Amino acid sequence: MLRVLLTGFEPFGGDAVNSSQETVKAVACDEFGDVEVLTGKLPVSFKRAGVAICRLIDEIVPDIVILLGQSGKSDYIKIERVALNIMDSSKGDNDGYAPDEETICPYAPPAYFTHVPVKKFRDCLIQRDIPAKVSNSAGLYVCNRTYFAALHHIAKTGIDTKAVFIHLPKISDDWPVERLKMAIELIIKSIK
Ligand code: PCA
Repeated sequence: MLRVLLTGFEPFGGDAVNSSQETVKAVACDEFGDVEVLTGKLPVSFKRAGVAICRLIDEIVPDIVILLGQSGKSDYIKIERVALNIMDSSKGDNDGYAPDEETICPYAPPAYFTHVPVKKFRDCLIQRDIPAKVSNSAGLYVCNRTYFAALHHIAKTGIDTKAVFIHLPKISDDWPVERLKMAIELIIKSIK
C-alpha cells in the first residue's frame, strides 16, 4: 500500500478560496485501490507552515508528500524541482510577516532538489492535454518555505519519504476543480 500525504493551503492575498485546498478536498473523496491518500491543510504563514508540514510527515510517515499550492499568475501546472533556502516577500503572509531575503535555516544547504521524476509527472499530464511544465523556482514565498522545510526534514531524519511541490493555477473556467483533481489523480496513479 502506497501512502501519500497530500496538502493544500488556506486562502491568501484576499482570495476567498485557494485552488490547492479545493483540489485536496476533491481528491480526498475518491478511492485509489492500493493507494492511501491522507490530507492536510497548511497555513499561509512563514513561521507556522514549516512546523505544520514536519509534524504531518512525522505523524503519517508517507512514502511521498505531494504539496499543492496556488500560483495566481500561472495558466499551467508547475512541477517544482527546487526549494531554496531563502524567504522574501514585500506583501507579507497571512500573519502580516514579510521577511526580507531571510535564510530559512542557517545550517542547511542553499537548496534541495526533489527526488521525484519531475519530467515523468509533467509528461503524464501533457499526454492527457493538461498544460504542465517543470519549474526551477517555487518562488520565495510560503510555498517555497514549506517545500524547503519538507525536504530538509526528510534529509535530516533520513526517513524513506519523497516530496514534491506542485503549483496549480487559480480556479477558473479553463481550470475547474474537476480538471485540477484529474491532474493530481493522474500523478498519484503514475507513482504506483
Ligand atoms: N501559494 C503561495 C503560498 C500559498 C499558496 O497557495 C505561494 O506560491 O507561495
